[in-house]
Amino acid sequence: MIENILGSKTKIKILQFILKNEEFSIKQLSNTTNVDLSICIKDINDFISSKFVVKNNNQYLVNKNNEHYDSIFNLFFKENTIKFGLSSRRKKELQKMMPVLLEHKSAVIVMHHNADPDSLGSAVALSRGLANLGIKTDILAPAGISKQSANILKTYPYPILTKIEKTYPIYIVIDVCSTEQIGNLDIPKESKLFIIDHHKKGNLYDTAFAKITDMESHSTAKLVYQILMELKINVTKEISFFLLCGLVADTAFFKIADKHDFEITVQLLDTNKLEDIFSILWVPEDVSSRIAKVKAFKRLDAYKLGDLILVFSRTGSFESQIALTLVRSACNIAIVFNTKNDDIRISARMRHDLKGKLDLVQILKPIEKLINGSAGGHDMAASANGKNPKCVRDAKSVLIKELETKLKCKSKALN
Ligand SMILES: [Mn+2]
Repeated sequence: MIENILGSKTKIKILQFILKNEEFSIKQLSNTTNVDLSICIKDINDFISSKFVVKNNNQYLVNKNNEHYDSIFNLFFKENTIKFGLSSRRKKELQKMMPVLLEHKSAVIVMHHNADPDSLGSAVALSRGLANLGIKTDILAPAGISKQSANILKTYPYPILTKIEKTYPIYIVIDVCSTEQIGNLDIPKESKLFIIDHHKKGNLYDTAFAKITDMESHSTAKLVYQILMELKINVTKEISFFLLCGLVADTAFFKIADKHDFEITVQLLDTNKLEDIFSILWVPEDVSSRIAKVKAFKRLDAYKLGDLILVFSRTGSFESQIALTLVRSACNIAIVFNTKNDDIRISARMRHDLKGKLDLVQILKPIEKLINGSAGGHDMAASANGKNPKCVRDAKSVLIKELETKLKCKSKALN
């Protein structure tokens, strides 16, 4: 396919070499590509006449202003440029954000409920980065930060607001995309909303003025790193530290990391030690969450779905940790309800072997009306928040039906 566009295999080899090297001589080109010197000379002359290559004394270099440069470069390196740097769609969104930020020079960065290291790390890294451009940002945790996040702030303290008294011209919602997850914070109509997130689309998605989102990304920290790179902002030791915290935590200590996560980690480790990040993120589990787990185990309601085990439980707190513990022990799917006076929070988790077969966000969607709220998150770790805590029984039966349809089998209660 690429040969049809560019011509012979030799020409492709020559192009690959040219694109990888800043400056080169024809001799170097011939030696490295094993292409005859006379062919190299002929091709280089062709590229010079098309202005693709420019001559610089006896050295040559690719003319990056040439209109063909991008398209040829993308043919070879498309995958890398999109995954490592920001894709062109996201670059356009950033170009939409920056003039507004530079005009107002003030914004608030909003993190999600119980802000985790990815939310906090991304927020602080972005805030520090934007300060370089004279943009002042406050960070708001409308529904608190997690224990791990509190530990991170012991190393590099940063003021985190729990309430805001004024309105801001710009709201940057980070690592989250739905109103319920940010404590139903009121975003004034006249303010502009930016979203930087790697979760499934939430209810804020369509109201945003600009958004840099990537559901394929394992962390929001990766997106923030790409943004800072794009803005040519110096990634200091402190910024690297915060980004590493987010990336390490959200890849589950690299268990689900891909090659780009490792590439970024390598860059960030120039100034930080991985062992420091690991020890900061490792927070011993305290007795209150262990008690919540034991209580939730006592309230288990279990079903067999073919070869799978589905469990429901109820708790007053720690619903996502409980669901995670359940799928790590014996269950394939765990759905845990946390009901308060006029609040309901549901956390759903599944085992890795169901990846691609089931999407928990889609499973939770049908109960949105019932709970009077919305569902979001990832295919393997989803959550829903709403305002009707009295619907647990009904929600359970809808969820069982939904899972029966998707998995094409009948459920059987395990008594
Ligand atoms: Mn995240």
